[in-house]
Amino acid sequence: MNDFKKKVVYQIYPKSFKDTNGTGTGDLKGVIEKLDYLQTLDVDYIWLTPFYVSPQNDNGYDVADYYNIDPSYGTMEDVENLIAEAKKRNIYLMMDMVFNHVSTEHIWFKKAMAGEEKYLNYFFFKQGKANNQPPTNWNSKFGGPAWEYVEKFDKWYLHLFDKTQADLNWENPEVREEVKNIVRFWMEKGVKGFRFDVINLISKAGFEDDFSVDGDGRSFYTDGPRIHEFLQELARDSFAKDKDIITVGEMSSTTMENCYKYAGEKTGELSMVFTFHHLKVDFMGNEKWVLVPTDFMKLKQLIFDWQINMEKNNAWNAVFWCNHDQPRVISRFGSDDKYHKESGKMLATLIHCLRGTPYIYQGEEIGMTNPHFKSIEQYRDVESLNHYQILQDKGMTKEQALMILDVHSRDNSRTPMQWDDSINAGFTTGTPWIQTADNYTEINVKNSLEDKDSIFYYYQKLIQLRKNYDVIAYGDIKPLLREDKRVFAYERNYKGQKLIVICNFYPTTYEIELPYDLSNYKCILNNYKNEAKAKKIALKPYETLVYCNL
Ligand code: TEU
Repeated sequence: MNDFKKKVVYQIYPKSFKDTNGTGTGDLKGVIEKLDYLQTLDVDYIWLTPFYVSPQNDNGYDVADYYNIDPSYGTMEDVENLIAEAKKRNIYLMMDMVFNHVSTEHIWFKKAMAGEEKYLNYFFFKQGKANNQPPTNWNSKFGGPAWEYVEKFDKWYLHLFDKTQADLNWENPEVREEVKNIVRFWMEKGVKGFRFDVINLISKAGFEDDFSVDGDGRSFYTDGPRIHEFLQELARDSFAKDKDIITVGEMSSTTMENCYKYAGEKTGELSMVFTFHHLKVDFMGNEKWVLVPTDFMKLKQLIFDWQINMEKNNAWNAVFWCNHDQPRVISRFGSDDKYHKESGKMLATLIHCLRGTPYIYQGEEIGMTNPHFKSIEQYRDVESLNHYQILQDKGMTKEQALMILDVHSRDNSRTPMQWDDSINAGFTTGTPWIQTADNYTEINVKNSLEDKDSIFYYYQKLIQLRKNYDVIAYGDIKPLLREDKRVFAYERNYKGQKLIVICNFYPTTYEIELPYDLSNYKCILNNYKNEAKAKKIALKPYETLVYCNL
């Protein structure tokens, strides 16, 4: 069995990683070019977001052909080279599998639109209500109704995301076979990991109006009635045949009880799950397009609840702050400016010492920040552009809508990777598809590699610690100072090894009292020069300390 508890995954958004041919969008050759850099960090897997043929309405999450590479990213030969070159460096490729929906340019959808019965059954085409109303009141995650009308059939098709992303009908066994074929095709290429996009949305419970609190339909398709059956079947007939493969399911608004099964050691569904509850602590309930302060106590409670219960139920988490859908964590929960380094290191410690497999999103390891765009013309993301309009329709001014995008837009994490201080941060010689953050002259890989005290080397150290200290990979989790309103602290224990992790989440000095004297422990990592040796300690702004007894 693959020991994924000791492994670290690095996420690459190829469109923004490295462009080698001046088109302004990143490509697979660019990823190959930077493998040495990733080896320096010592990551085990690279997860690449989709680079299949796609019209790119949702940057590749609208797949038109799962068996071919979008020419803007390169060729199949490039993928094969990438797999081979990565392997030489002990790095394995994790592919992103988008199976809740396909692009409306996919041949299956085109055949459905041509009226072929077989393919009509690959999707959900439903009769509308009276007065040309959609079949249900569900909303698309990107705004507007989740149904699109097709006049020639006088029916509507379901799209939980953009209208060019039609939901697949997993009730149809033929769809399930298609999906397995795709996974097996990539397994044969030597892919050793799969990330399954919004996989807990594939089983729909029925098609009725949603009158629950959220009222957007999610209660009908989240963790639906056949979800475990579908996942077990997929595992059995594809990736479970290769014990070296790791899998992660992206779980939208899921529950813990379901995750015990999705990522349970014995249930044979997936290796681990991404959940997002801890990243809604600056939302209002499920509403993201608002400006509210971060609820730190809620963050603590959510992380601890999930950690403790997943452990109790022998299930495994993916642990992370960042991905291509989230703003940059340093801008979100840390400090963009004065305490850039300190907060970047503190946030990294908090995640990497938890129980779970850590995911690093490109640029996180050098402390990349939100770009703070000033005008709507700088945004590219379909979700942001839709909501810019929706917010104004609700009565906000353009300026107010922009302020919300500045904080929550997915484009915050999609700006080009900052390699050096040359034009466009060394990302492209052409015009980048999305603007580079202005701070690239300071925050970039070149500077990070030259500065021994950089956030980069701190991430490298955290990865080394995971490999050297079993307690980080296998230990249990016990919250410390649970009621404290400023500090996130916990213990991990494994076969007599004890790890103590302390994180000051705020930019002010703050005194804490621990249940034991730190002079009995060895400090193995910190973000200030000194190390505390007492029971009562004064933490500096964003200070983090990691101790071990061995
Ligand atoms: O995201 C799923 C998802 O629901 C969110 O993270 C989404 O971005 C958020 O709700 C918007 O507020 C996955 C992919 O990661 C994302 O990039 C895709 O757009 C989406 O699925 C559709 O495939």
